[in-house]
Amino acid sequence: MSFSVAELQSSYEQQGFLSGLPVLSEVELQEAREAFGRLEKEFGEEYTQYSLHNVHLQFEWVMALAKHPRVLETVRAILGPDVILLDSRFICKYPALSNSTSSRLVGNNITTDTEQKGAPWYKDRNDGTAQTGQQEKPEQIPFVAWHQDMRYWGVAGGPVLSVWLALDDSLEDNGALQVIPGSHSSGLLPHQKSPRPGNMLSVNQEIPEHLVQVDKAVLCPLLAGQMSVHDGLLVHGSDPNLSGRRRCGFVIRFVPTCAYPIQDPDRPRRFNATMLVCGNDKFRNFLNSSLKL
Ligand SMILES: O=C(O)CCC(=O)C(=O)O
Repeated sequence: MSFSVAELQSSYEQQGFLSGLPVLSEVELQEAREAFGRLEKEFGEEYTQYSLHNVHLQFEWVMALAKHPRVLETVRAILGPDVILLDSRFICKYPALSNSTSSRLVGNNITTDTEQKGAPWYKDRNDGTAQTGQQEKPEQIPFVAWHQDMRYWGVAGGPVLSVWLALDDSLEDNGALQVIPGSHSSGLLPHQKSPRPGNMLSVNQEIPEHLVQVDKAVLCPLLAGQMSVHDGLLVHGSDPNLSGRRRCGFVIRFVPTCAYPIQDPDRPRRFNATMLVCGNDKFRNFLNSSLKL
């Protein structure tokens, strides 16, 4: 079923997100997955899990995903004709239970009594020391705590829109994105340091649970090659990947050219990979945004 631009705009305005939008052809998807696989081989899964940040500047195939005509068509419909790519990142949750014969789940933790191999989260995130071979040591499984992107993006003057483009099927069992529809209308909510181990977010932030309408949460299941988009104020997060399958997504942030970076010590984000991807930039608020590829 296809929707008119007006229907997409109206749904995004009311709900703060859209999901299940087709982007990549079979061939494009296969090429992107193969290219990502080469990065996994080169850098290792611990790195590709969350550290492929702004590599659209480095790899043509990543740039091609970021400015895919179907991505930009939707982004333009929501943000208007003049759009800057603000930032990009691969977020990849690897199967938590790849050696599941020797592991068991205890709540949100995994307890293991043999050496774990190939599970990149099997590290102490504080000191980077591998915890392999330790008996009965509970470890965390990566998840993404409830948060709003704007809480850590120092941007004003316009909305931030995030695209989540699936390179793998992203479903309930492998920790698909979840959103609280309409929560973008509540303004910026307080965040705290997450007390739960395993939060993938760089500053370990989360919205306290009593402020999140968890009973209203909606899953955004995607088939590989599809995308969801969400507003920077929408409350969202995702559960651990408890399946045997990888869940890899490419997240691309866009702003209209009228947006500008602000100096907020509470939101100390630097934007050094920006790029004009649609229209013209008469504002020149971002460092590289006059670059046009
Ligand atoms: O990949 C995830 O599970 C979370 C992604 C996210 O927080 C975002 O796209 O802003």
